[in-house]
Amino acid sequence: MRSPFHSEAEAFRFVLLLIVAMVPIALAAALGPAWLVVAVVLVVVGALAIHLSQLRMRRLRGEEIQLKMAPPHVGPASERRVLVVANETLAEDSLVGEVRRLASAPGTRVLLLAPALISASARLTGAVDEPVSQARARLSQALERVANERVVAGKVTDTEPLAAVEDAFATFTPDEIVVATRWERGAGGLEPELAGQVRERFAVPVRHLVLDPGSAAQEPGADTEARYRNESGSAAANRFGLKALATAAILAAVLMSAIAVVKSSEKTEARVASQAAAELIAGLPPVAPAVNLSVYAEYKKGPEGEKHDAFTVTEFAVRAGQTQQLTIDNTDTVPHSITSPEAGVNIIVMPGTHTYQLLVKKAGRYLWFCTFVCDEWAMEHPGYMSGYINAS
Ligand SMILES: [Cu+2]
Repeated sequence: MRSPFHSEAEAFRFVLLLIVAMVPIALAAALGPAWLVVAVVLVVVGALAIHLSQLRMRRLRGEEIQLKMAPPHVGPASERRVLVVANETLAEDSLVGEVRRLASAPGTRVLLLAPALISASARLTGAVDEPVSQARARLSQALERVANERVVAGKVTDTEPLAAVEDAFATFTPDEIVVATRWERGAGGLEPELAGQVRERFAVPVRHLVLDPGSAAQEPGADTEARYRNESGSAAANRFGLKALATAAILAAVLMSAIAVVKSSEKTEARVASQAAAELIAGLPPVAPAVNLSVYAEYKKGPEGEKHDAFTVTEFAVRAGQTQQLTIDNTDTVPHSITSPEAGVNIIVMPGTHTYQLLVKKAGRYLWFCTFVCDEWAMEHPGYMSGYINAS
């Protein structure tokens, strides 16, 4: 797998960018119509694609290749400064012997740098005290055994090994670096690949010393160094692959939820629309969401020319099984009613303005009348104190 990123940090930044980019998509999905979601997705994907291709171009043009650090020699011209990077190998006789040998050369100064062996998870949780004190103990023992305080100094650090070497360049400016590791990358311990990384980064001679317990120090050949580089490269690729997978999973989940939100809102709209369409096809009469009416005494002239008590609305269109709200202002001093035994309706309309629920279970045309003795003629004539409930 060849990633367009030239470092893990860059890949991680891209993952963060992806997550941030999901925010407008999620917002659009939650609040906006479907076309807005599509537009936002297109813009975000386009921006990410441009960003990725720029990274790739930079890599192709070789712009990302860092210049090696080559600090000028510090101190007297005759002085030689050697940085020895070691930790779990500090107790080896062969390492102590090597440091003694280096220190015995005239005009040489040695700095023993012991980066604490902090796992990625420990670095995350901040559990660095134990590895640091372990490194300190190993270093002070080694310094005691070397017994050359004038020439050999020691330093413990909790920064990552490569960064620690870079820091040492600022303070110690070595002319030469020795990286001491085991043969194989272990669970704890400096990685053998570190020597190759230091060699790549800094323009000073770098020696890789491999110190296995009880055996003499050895320098791995080019083949072995290449193998270390491959192994660490594939480890980095695996880490990147895992991150990419996790990111893809997050993206997929967010996208699916966005799509679900859009789909469900579309479904609701479609359901409302299809219901209206079905009613139209079935030829059902329209139903008002609420009906306002009044009751007046001596309101409406009968055929004989006399005024009779009446409801201002006497025909009610309702949907079977759905409650219809009636707000009735009874201006009379006595109650009236909307009563239909067939429809199962009996609404007592009290004086004053009140809201009532009219519910008919089965479709049909039902006669209703007022059961309170008022205007006897009006009680028997639809359009006055009587009328129809049309349930569809
Ligand atoms: Cu009445």
